[in-house]
Amino acid sequence: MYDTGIVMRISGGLCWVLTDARGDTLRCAARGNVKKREGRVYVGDRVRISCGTGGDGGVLEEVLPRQTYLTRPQVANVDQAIVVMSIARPEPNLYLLDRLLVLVDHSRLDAVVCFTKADLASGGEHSRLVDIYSGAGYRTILTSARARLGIRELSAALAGKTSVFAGPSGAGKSALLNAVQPGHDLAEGELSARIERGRHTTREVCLIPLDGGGAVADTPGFSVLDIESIKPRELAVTFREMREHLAGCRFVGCVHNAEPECAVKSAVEEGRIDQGRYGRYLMFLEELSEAEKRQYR
Ligand SMILES: Nc1nc2c(ncn2[C@@H]2O[C@H](COP(=O)(O)OP(=O)(O)OP(=O)(O)O)[C@@H](O)[C@H]2O)c(=O)[nH]1
Ligand SMILES: [Mg+2]
Ligand SMILES: [Zn+2]
Repeated sequence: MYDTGIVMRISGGLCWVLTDARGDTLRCAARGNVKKREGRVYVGDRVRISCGTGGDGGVLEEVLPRQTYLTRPQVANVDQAIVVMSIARPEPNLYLLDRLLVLVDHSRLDAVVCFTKADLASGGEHSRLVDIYSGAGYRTILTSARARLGIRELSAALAGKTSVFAGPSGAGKSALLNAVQPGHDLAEGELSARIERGRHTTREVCLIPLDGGGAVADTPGFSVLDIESIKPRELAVTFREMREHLAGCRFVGCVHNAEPECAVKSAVEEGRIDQGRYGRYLMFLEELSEAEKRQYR
């Protein structure tokens, strides 16, 4: 018989598919033409499978068209990304945070910024970070899995949607997900003592159904993120706070760098756009411009 379903986990070349009609989770091997090249099937993919009436195995016949996807972390058909960054241990990396926000927006997903480990820093540091991102127009949530702070607010943001947690190793993604949806006992890792970095405890993407409806993907942490598929001209719209100013620039095609009468630069000078965010915009712009030049060389 045939059924459809959603890929919850991929491991060792097999996919765990939560089936629609049967209602159980079936372990499936992908048929030759679907597999095996890495990346052909993502967690979150809707798939068509075939299976016998008995036994517990099936065959993944076809990956159905994707609505959305991210390649880092690899996940399909999510509505929003929860970009997770610790306030301390490890120190927040706003360069990586902004890169993630750029990529999430470019992939047409909603973004929520989630700061973790609020119990480890002062109120001053909390509000400095929260102000930057809520001021830029992102829904920003301050949490602590340990002190159970912000968990209800995060649960409300997740309810009824399919979300992916993304961020560096050690940020506390799994700990946060354990706090939001107990019962899955996702492994939480120690930090390496010397450099306070995560140890890549989570190795695979997995999708977890939420009691209140919706699902969340826990993912392995990462620190390198390729944004070079984006054209320099497309960068500014992915900075949410810049959008409202773009029509005010003197020159069509202004990239808000050296051009005169630039509305974005004026907004930075007036303090309406955060200096640090603009600085990172310029860093990404240079990187994308270099990448574009290399392409035409
Ligand atoms: N003080 C404090 N520590 C926390 C909090 N949340 C997580 N941690 C600790 O931070 C470490 C890393 O947490 P994880 O949940 O494994 O981090 P992760 O983002 O899933 O990391 P990877 O799976 O490696 O990508 C663990 O030692 C947790 O106990 C928190 O709210 N407060
Ligand atoms: Mg983890
Ligand atoms: Zn401009």
